[in-house]
Amino acid sequence: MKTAEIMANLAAKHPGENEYLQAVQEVLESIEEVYNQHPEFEKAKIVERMVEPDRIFTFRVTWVDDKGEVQTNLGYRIQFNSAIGPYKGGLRFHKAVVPSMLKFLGFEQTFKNALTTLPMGGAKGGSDFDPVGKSNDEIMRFCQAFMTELWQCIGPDQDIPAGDVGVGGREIGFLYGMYKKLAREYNTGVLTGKGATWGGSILRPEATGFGALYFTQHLLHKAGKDIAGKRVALSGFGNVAWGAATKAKQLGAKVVAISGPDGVCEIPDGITDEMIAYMLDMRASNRNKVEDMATKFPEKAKFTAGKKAWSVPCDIALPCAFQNELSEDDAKELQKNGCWCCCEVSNMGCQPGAIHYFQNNGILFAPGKAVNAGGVATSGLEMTQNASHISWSAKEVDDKLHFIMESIHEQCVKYGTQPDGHVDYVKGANIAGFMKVATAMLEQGII
Ligand code: 2IT
Repeated sequence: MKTAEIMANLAAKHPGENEYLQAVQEVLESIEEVYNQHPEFEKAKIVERMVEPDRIFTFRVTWVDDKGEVQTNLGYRIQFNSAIGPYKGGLRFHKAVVPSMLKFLGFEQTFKNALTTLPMGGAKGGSDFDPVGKSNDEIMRFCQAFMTELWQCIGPDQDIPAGDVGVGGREIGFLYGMYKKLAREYNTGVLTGKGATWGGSILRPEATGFGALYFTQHLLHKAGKDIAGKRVALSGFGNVAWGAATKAKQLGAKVVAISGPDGVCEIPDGITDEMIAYMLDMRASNRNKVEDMATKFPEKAKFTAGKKAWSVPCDIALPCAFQNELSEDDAKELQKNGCWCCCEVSNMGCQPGAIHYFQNNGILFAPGKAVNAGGVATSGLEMTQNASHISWSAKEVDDKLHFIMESIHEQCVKYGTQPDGHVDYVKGANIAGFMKVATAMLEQGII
């Protein structure tokens, strides 16, 4: 495979789209050796086709804010790859959303979805709409305006969006309400992450965080360790961090840090159930300030402005916020402070320098597309429940999520075990996901 040539080509076609190029580069580096053992992939130009999205929809979203002022945002849906199933992936509402970000997320989603064992292709979408400081009514009006364009691109058998950063159960509710009105179609399977009373799967809100902790447990057991009693530092305080904190505590770990764009809250005695519940209020407030935790629980949490979660001594680091949130310097600081394991829960949360540092310094590391796949996997389970007009119990969903995370871990071990016996989880996840998508593309001909 001519990695340099493919990358140069991609950079010329997508100038300045650094996050997208970073995500592709990481996968190509991992799969090069395997790819070269399959001349049929080269002949069908699998990689050249796989790195480009199938199609991109871009649209204007105009809405009126609480002051009566007209606001215009950009909306996108990127349908990346449908080799193994209908397009599937979240919607991100964040002020920094640009096509590069959604292309990287759609590309990652394709491989992640392949790892889940379920038949789902890859997609991503969203808007540069900034939810920070917005009222509930403004969120609703924006979601409705967004859906007046998006509805034509999606469908329960074509493309099934869900949440991501800035999009949770509330937003999915507003989006579904408008979809129904426009499409006159009452199939709840068009979106996942819905409310529990109208087609949502039990445990979907928790699933990304729960799945991440199940994966972390498997990784630790393989290394002869256990999570009980360990100190966990996690970044963010949104839906994913909330699920991760809940399960980490249930498994006997001590969550000693959460963070936000404003700084870090250190929690020396470990997070309590009350504090975990308060994370939900913090998200719903749209203030985007982790300091609120220390204001509410001054005896338990100490806020430091401008610092990251990675400055707090811990055993296990769980990035749960945003891409590239953990740099090589952060990786060094973590190790200096006693950290020996990092499971990436956010999509591409670690910069390449941080990943290389972890891997070269004996720190256990697993990438987001394996660790966080429990979220989209449970979306897949929600689709199955919707299609068969039933809802499963919490136990049934949790058992399936457990099975899926175990299977993802096994795939990483199968494809990532190195000659010296250690597991390269980055290689393992990328090769396992690639082989599945590439084989499907090959079997479906040149399209
Ligand atoms: O990054 C992700 O996997 C998600 N935001 C969840 C996507 C989904 O379709 O549930």
